[in-house]
Amino acid sequence: MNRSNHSQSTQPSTEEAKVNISGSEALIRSLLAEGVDTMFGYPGGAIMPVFDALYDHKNDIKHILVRHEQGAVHAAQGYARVSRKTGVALVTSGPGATNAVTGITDAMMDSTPLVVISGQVISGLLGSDAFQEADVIGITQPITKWAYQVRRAEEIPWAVSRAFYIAKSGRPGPVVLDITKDAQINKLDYTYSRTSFLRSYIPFPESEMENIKAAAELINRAQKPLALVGQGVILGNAEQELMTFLEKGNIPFGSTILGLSAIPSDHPLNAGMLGMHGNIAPNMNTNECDVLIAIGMRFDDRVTGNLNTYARQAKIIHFDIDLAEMDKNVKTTVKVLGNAKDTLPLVTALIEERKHSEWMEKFGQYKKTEFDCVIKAELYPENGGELKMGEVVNKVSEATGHKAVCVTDVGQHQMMATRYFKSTLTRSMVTSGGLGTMGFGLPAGIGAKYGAPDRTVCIFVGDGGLQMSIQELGTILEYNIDVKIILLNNNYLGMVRQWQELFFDERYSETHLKNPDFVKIAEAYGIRGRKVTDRKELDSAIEEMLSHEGAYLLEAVVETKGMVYPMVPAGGSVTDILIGNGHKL
Ligand SMILES: Cc1ncc(C[n+]2csc(CCOP(=O)(O)OP(=O)(O)O)c2C)c(N)n1
Repeated sequence: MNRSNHSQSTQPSTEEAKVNISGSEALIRSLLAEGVDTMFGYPGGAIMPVFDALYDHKNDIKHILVRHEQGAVHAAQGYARVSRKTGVALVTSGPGATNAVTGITDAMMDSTPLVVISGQVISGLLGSDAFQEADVIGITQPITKWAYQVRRAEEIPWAVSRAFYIAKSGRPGPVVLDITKDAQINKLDYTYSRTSFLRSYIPFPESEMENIKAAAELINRAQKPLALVGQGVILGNAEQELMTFLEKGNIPFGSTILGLSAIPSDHPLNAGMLGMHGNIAPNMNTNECDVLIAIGMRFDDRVTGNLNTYARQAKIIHFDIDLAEMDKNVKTTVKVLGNAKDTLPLVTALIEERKHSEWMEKFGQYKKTEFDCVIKAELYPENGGELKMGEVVNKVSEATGHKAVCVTDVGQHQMMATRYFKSTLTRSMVTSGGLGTMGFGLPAGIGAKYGAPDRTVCIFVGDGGLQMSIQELGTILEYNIDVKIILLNNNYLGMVRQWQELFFDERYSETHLKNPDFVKIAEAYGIRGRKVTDRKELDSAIEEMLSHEGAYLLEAVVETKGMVYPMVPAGGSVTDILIGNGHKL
């Protein structure tokens, strides 16, 4: 993935008087100077001096001891995604750091600001295959915005200050600081300066007025405009600017999976989700519109399908903060570089107030088709039978007044949750979009609760994914974390089973799961649990879950062979939509 370069210069913005302290103490003070009050981690030999320093700062920084380093990073991601802050994870060398790699990659793919700090063997042993030595910089360089090994205590404040600046500025992402044990122990004269500038790193590029005007002109000439809203809007805190823009131009929009919740689900211009399991209207109309306006999204293959048939008829405007995304997958007519928060108002000022009634009708028609062919049977099944994932998601969403944070794992339940969990507030959908990491949901939900303690956090997870990070129930037990876990149990690796049914002649190779008693497992961790198989019990179970103070596991036993529709098969066109039983739209 291309990201901009960074240089060495740091301009001081805040100063403290010099004090002579250990590298570990300096690390903690530097984190405090960056406003860190919560972090997630797991100790070990090479990071022990830092944990020892943390012991003296228990009242300043909350450290959450997770049960696996992958969980620490996913929790830091969940925290960052809902709180607008940078997530912090602290792990030991060797296996501690390698366990963190999946989470770091996930954060890179999903542009999540993180600082991951790993311990490293003492600098004199580097390169000797010392106990628990791993080439953490070599491993993480391709999956971070910046990975730096700190070998001298004096470098710690400088490195931390750069790390936070790089993680959060421009297009956010993860940074790794790998700190040798001697750098943690040795003394330095500590002062701290926050970084606000790095030579040759331009995180906030300025848009050219020429392009702003060109974009506005195209929009003013459009009869059938369609906007594609990505996470860039949320990361740039540009939700209000987007709303004003869309409303003035009367522009319908679809959201990428990570763009969900930027604008309330029930907004009249909201046509739903784009992509493989997205809604019919925005997918079909991608190939009908005359001007396609992509805002903070990266034309991921799950959104575009076959690029050769993607929006060929449309003029394309791309708003993005990252030049590397421009023309990467889709050739654009006009590029508007910059933070959507700055660029959207400039374009809004130049566009005319419009009404696109006829065009809007096309969205309504597709919406009705989707309701009749797919949604009705999924949310309101009439002929009894087993519970359906969609109806459980829909009922939980309704019971929370569509105000909860929805966190998902990966699989069919993820697609059902992103399709049917509605939101009225921004930063309400936390899901692994780019990497599709099973095991993400439970720890990310824990982090989300710390990031948004006043909001209800609902974690949707499958029976496969729950068992990829089930040990984090121990973290919930330890800290009494009030998360609502909704296990949609189909006793299958459902999404893979769906592909086997559709594309591998129903040869169900290694996808059936013989599962444990999940409610008993939850109880063993001190978590109230209830299993529901009968539709008649669903409402009362949801009510019990939401009124219970503390963590709750609701296991909904859903149909074993449920399918997620609509579906654009991988590599197909956005208009090649399956709506059930192999039928095309
Ligand atoms: C770490 C990881 N391994 C494998 C996969 C491939 N994969 C995607 S979805 C899925 C099945 C998930 O099953 P489950 O958690 O039970 O959820 P369901 O699809 O049944 O809702 C698998 C194996 C993945 N995404 N992540």
